[in-house]
Amino acid sequence: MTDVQFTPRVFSGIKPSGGLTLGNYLGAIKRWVAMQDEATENIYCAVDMHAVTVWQDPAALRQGTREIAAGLLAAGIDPGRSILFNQSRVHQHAELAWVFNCVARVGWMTRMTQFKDKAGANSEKASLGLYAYPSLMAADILLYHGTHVPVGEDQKQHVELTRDIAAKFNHDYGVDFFPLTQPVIEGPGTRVMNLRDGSKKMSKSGDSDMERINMLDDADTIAKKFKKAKTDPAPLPETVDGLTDRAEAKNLVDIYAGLTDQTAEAVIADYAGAGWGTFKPALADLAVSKLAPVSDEMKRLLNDPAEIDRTLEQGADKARDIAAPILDRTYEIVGFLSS
Ligand code: AQP
Repeated sequence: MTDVQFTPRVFSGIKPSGGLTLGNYLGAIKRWVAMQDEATENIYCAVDMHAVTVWQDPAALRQGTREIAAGLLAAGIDPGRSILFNQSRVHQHAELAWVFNCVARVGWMTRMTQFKDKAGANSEKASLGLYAYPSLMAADILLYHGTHVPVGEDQKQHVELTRDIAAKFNHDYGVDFFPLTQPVIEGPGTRVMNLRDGSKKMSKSGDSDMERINMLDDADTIAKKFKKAKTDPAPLPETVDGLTDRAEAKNLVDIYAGLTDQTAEAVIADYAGAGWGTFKPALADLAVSKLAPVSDEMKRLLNDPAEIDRTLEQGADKARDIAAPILDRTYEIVGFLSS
């Protein structure tokens, strides 16, 4: 462990590789908004350089980046209290990532389960960027000496890798320069699953739109997606233990819990014995009531893209002010000569 005390600083990001989903909202955004009330500096980022690890249409990438910014602002991220920007506007991310590419070991990257999931059987054809992406993620966090990273369950392994990179850098150069970052994975909804297959997580870029709830879906679409969500024939059980081995049923209960900030136990206490004909419409109504105010505000903000771009640029200026001295010091530690 490093013995240096670092100021608590939160960093997290979302990839503009498609529209925001309910998974992003429950697993990340809701927590980010709440963290603004805690005694931390908060830095939130649309990680567009991660998005291009798989092919992105340039116009869709620009739109997706603005949509993330609009989603975060609409959900309650306040640019007066948090720094909000897009990653590619702060060139220090890529530069620190190169240093970390030289610190991280190939074996560490090979163990990353998300690479295996995303590259699938065709890993030889995956981009080098997709393989190295956890090293860029470590740079995103450590460029700000981020101490806490609120993420969904799926990103835990990458935050652990960030700690490994920080520890190896500190050890190799005999410094206490980078903090050992903590993942913050709390509350219900940290792993929202695909509505058609409860063994896979809900993703922005899954094959079918019916697998996910998009933040910009209208009320009818949300109701239709929950109605068609895969379940089993049994009613909801009397206790949460009865959800074991019922991945799809458990997912819908967890989503309900995430949307109401309750535990799954509390949801089951209210719906024990209920059939899907009762539970699914209740869940759809709940989702619409929680998401509609956010999506309405998102649509309003997206009508003025120039204003979103200005907000992101102001955030990038503030981000650079923190990042530049940390990268400069890293270069000095590594031994890069400067004039
Ligand atoms: N299904 C999910 N449940 C809970 N949390 C989730 N997050 C994403 N999906 C879920 C959390 O949202 C934050 C941003 O993640 P991301 O969108 O940048 O990256 P990802 O996890 O790779 O997202 P996708 O949707 O799977 O992207 P695609 O399909 O484009 O590859 C993170 O904190 C993540 O944990």
